[in-house]
Amino acid sequence: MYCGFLTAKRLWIFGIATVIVVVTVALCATLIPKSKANNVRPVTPQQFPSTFKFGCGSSAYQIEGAYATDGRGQSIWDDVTKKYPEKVVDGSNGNVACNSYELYEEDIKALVATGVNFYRFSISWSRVLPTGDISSVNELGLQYYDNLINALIKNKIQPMVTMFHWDMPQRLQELGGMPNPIIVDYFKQYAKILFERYSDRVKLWNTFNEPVVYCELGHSLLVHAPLVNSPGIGNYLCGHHILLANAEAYRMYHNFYNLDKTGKIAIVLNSGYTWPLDANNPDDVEAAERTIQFWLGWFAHPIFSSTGGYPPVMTEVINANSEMENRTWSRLPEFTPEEIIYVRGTSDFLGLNYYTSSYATPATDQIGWPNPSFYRDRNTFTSVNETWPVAKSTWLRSVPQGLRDLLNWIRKQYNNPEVYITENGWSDEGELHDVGRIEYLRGHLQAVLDAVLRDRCNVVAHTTWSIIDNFEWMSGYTEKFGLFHVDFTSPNKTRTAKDSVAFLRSIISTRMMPTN
Ligand code: GBH
Repeated sequence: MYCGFLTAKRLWIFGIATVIVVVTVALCATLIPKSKANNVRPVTPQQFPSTFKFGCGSSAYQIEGAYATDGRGQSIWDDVTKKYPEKVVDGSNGNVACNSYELYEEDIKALVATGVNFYRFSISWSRVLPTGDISSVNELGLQYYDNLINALIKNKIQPMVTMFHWDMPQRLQELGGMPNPIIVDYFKQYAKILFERYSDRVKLWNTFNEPVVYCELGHSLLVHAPLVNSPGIGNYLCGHHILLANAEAYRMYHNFYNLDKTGKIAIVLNSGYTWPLDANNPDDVEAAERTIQFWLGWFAHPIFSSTGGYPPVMTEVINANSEMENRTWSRLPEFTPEEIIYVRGTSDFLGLNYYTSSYATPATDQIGWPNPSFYRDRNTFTSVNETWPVAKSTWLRSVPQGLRDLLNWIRKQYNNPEVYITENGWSDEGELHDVGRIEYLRGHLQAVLDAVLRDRCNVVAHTTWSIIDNFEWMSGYTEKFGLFHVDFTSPNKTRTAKDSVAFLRSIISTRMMPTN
């Protein structure tokens, strides 16, 4: 009975099948190198799925200018660049920038020339609500985004709207900004205004851009607005209220504005991948994991994990450190059980900004870090491989493998959520023959393709940062991320395509990586 399966007939079929497999494999093995040599289509073309979307990004303060036009209120970036121009390397600001407020049609021409499916831009909170609250709705500001959205749709480019890309209204900052819990209600009101006005046409929403950067660099490290000096405390309060505000906006959107279920709303987190400095050293392995949990996990775990709440390693470390510091309560705010449930699942996809990666090892001393601080809590040193190509921005090295590894980490950690890569890009001096940018995009788009086709990561979109050169925060106009060069000296801020435009355009239209 047991051997009944292997009848003579079945053995014969097995034999034939084996021959077919062997012949096919042999044929492929000879064909693949040939097709490469002749530069023709490979046997199995590595194509982006037909549903995969390509886009480009920007943000309001970095491109719009018109800082006091048509009733716009001031934001923390107006305030900081005015009061502390020495904080910006070239002493510049976003008062005029690319003047996209007046020249948005030029931006749309650039997007059309690149052939993108969507455009990720942000709304300036203080342009639509000059004092931050709904007592001051600025109709002209709302009309600007109406015009932009309508023009995009007319050109078959889907708008993806970021509600908060770091430009807190100054008047709300005077109340304490993000560390004050009342910001949750103010954000909710702002979100309501946007949904009411635009949700008929905008079907892709981002609530917050890079909360770790906003909270940590802006409330601890004194390198970003609002320059709040509260390391280890204000940063965590800031993060807590962003998570609650994101949940409020998410639930309001789905309860009242996405009734036909065609829209999506998500948070945007930035992270690199971190490898252990010595993969055979368990302490380094732990340090690498801790580094990712403190950065990406800080916001991703409460939303995307099956248990919700902050990553256990963060809670343990920060609670223990707070106790050692004789505090009555932990510096990391605690969610109530209801809040854990309320926050969990409040992002329809993970918006991921990926730029670069690093190695980690446990910190050997904590000198140089404020006490307390995020970095003391995390307690790891990170480093880079000096052979990784470096951009004009010294923090930015090209590490495509890090993107693929990070996407796989996300797949395993959070049960393969849908991922939109919402930023990915390269800075240089602004040259038109931007080979560095082309090589960066080539490597990273290939990494995305590998993650999608080989690893089955659920990545559905890639966004190149940025469509045009712009105000690069504390680096002013000295680091250029644009696919289009902007002549900041000309009155009409002339946009000129760099070589990378044709490169990206060809990938978008063929859905394939170029073979040369
Ligand atoms: C993104 O942040 C932003 O979303 C976008 O607005 C920006 O234009 C783009 O990156 C390019 O920078 O000078 O050593 O203190 C990416 C995360 C956070 C990376 C701030 C650079 C400054 C490092 N960025 N960080 S440093």
